[in-house]
Amino acid sequence: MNDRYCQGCGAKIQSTEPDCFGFVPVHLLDQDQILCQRCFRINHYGRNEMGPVAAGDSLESIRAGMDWSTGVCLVIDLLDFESGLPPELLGLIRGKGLMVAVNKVDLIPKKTPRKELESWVKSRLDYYGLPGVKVVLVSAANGYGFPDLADHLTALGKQVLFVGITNVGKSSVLQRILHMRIGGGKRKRIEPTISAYPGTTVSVSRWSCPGGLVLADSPGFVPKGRISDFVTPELAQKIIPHKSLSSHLYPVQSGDVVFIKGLCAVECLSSNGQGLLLGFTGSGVQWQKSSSKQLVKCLQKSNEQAPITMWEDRLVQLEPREDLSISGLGWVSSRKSPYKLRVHIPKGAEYTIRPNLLGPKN
Ligand SMILES: Nc1nc2c(ncn2[C@@H]2O[C@H](COP(=O)(O)OP(=O)(O)OP(=O)(O)O)[C@@H](O)[C@H]2O)c(=O)[nH]1
Ligand SMILES: [Mg+2]
Repeated sequence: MNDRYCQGCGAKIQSTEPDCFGFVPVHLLDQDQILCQRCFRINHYGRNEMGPVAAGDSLESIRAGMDWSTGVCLVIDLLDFESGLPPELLGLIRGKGLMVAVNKVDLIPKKTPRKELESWVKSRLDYYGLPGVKVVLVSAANGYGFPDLADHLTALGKQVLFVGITNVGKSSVLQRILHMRIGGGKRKRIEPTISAYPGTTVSVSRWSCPGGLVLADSPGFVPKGRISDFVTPELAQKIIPHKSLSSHLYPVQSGDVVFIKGLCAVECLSSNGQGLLLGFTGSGVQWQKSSSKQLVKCLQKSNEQAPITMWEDRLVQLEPREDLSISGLGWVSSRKSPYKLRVHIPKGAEYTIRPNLLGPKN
């Protein structure tokens, strides 16, 4: 018998191991379109008991998808932009017809002009070695940018693969495109599975659209150094912005510390005395301000969902209108004063200094 694959997550269907990907009880095997038990439970109960797909398996599937595809749509989460561009992933897509869909734009305050965001994204992509690539800002949550995205996908040939790191919304973007391309009536009941937890899509799954276009979902590339991957899934859900971004403004001078308990601390070593630090994260995260004397307490303040035992600190020079972006957590932006900072982060967490995403530009 031919192998069959779950339409929601792409896992190979099997009926022997209920605790493994692709399980479908024997009595449900005789359906045309098939959904594994894990996808069924994610869709109906929001439960993902099996955890994420392993990084190595995901990489193997992405490679196979690349070989199959005529072009690639790289999906990036605007709120965690730098994490979305790991060099290994960029190496895999180099040489392919490429466009970039920058997702979750709904989380950016409305007063920020979309054109300004687009030029920020283009200059960052330029910096990461992707100059001149077609960029579309989208929101799979509210449909923003999808007509433009659908138009530009056609330039990528007949077999287009959606790729990106875990949890950026690849399956959500594909699901919305399928609604547009296939339409309500003819649309198959089963759709790419979406969940708030990273590592949901297991393997490549393909969808045929009218006109001979085939669109494919792929598992997320597992990035290194993302703080939301270091903590319990419950805390990760609070860290990752879902409905809104929250901002916290602090006048910060030498000797002050702003911190998120158990996750990071930003210590001011020097400033010109009138500076402001603005922290941006998901709304489930609380920032606090204290003094350097309290630093050890701030870091060790118990956060049972963030079992961080090893810390590292780095010296950072942050100019006005620059962001210190911490992978999988958020960013701190400097206003009015250059800052010399010492940032305390979990060992292995990555960070970037960049021109500010939000607010007045230089
Ligand atoms: N606010 C907001 N949330 C989004 C958007 N797109 C996706 N999400 C949420 O992001 C989370 C991940 O979405 P998925 O589509 O499963 O992401 P993925 O990239 O396919 O994830 P993996 O399969 O794990 O690699 C879900 O909670 C989605 O609801 C968006 O445009 N805006
Ligand atoms: Mg997915």
